[in-house]
Amino acid sequence: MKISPLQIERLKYEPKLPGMLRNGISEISVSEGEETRSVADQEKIQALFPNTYGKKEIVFAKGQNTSAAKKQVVGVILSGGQAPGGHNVVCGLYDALKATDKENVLYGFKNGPSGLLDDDYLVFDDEYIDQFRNTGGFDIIGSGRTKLETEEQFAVAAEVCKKHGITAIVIIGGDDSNTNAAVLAEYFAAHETGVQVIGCPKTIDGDLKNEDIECSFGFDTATKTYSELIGNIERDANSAKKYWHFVKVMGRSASHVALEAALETQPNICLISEEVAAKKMSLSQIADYIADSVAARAAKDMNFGVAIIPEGVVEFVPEFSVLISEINELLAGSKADAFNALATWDEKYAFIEQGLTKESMAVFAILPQTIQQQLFLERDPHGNVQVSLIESEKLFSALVKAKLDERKKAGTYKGKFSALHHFFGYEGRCAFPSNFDADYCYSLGYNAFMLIQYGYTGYLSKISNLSKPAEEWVAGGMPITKMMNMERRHGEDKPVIRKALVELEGKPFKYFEAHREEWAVGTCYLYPGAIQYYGPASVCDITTRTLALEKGE
Ligand code: FBP
Repeated sequence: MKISPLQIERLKYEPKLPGMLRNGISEISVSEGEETRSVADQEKIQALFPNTYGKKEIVFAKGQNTSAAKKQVVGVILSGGQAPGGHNVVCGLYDALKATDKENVLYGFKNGPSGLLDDDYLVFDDEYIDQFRNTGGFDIIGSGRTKLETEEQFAVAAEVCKKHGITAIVIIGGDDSNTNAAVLAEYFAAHETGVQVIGCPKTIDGDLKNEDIECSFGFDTATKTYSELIGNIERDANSAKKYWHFVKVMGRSASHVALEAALETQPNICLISEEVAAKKMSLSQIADYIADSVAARAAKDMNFGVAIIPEGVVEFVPEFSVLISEINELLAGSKADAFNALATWDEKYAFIEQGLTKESMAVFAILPQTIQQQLFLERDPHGNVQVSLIESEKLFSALVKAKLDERKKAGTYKGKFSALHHFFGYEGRCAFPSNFDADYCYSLGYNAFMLIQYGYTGYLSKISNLSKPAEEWVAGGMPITKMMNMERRHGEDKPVIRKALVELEGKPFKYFEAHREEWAVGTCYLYPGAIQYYGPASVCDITTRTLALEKGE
């Protein structure tokens, strides 16, 4: 198979481990810290996790390896959306496992958690794994979004593990997948299966982080990829001086990706969903906010600009959320058939008008027709509107245009406004991992094996001190139950890892807030350029601005 010159070079790259893991397997010792408690709802979480709750934080160090000799047969699963570096987690895990004992075995369950339930797997060997070192994607074994959450599934998983003599499962996933890893660990412990479960923090969305997990892997590469593209668009905008670019960036719910891209590129506008919710902003207020920047720039003869829109923003607009729940209600059960049987959009519109409250109808009425229709076309398996599919970049540019037309009529605006639209998501999820993600992921996998070897279960592989050079990174593990609280999900109270939204009091947002007025009116664009893999560390090994600001750097 022909591969690209960059891939040839990347296959040879040697990822950097934390200093404490560098002296070889025989010199990795463990030290236990304090017992842990969940971030909230301690009694309830403890009651739900009697076998895995309250365990100690652990840190590895250079020293005599005292782990018990035992043949390890480990299964690994990639879960959810792709994130750059996933292959290196598997490579790090494999290398630590084989360095410990050549007889150890690594199974890869295919296409996500369903691979474990269907007993669909491959067994890794050097030849196979070596093709994937330092590459993007999850194609090494595939990924999927099946959730491992029911007792029946756990029982099947236990059977499959027993059949292959599996001693541990590593789940590489986001907050939901790691929540399920904790539940699986508890089940395996309660049923004395002897199978350990370790999680690894993955998601480009960056919303799996807390006081222990400094960032999820993939965020670094994905945001650098989007920032490169946004920087290029900014330069084009500043060259042609005739378009406003509306760029939607991924991040199903939290706006970490949008915020990081804004810090990297200094666009004219960046919406932050968490702020929209906190200020209870309406669609009209948001449109006015963007239109003010367009008008101010037009007054200086700059009829161009760049606005970043986070993927999940509409769900954070209070009036829009109400509209969505009314539409879900309006089409619940057989009512959807009655609606779909209507032949024309006019008839459908009349049906909608009758079913929505006056307030929601007022919101619905200002939406462009394509968006109105999207709200009725795309349903998830539960019959709900799939808000993530709404083209919010087009929605906001249309609303801004309407505002500018009004201002034109009133004689308060004389500029031109021509909008172009982009959606950056899939473009970044499988990029070659940056050096940071290549190193971080390899370390997470290597470290996950050390947790297994030392007998831990229900832990998340933890690498910290990440804003420093890899030599100074700290490797260890944290009980997943420590990150949990109870939340209402599908009408039930469930133990879950708390999702990290953008903190409006946090340093990254504060920096953005302090500069955005200047960026809105001026042309302060930054052009980060492509990710660099070879060259000075000051260019190749830099972390995200978010991480640097959070660490006070
Ligand atoms: P994870 O949370 O599973 O890492 O996925 C994140 C994400 O990339 C979101 O940014 C995006 O909204 C979603 O996945 C898209 O999902 P899909 O790949 O199923 O289209």
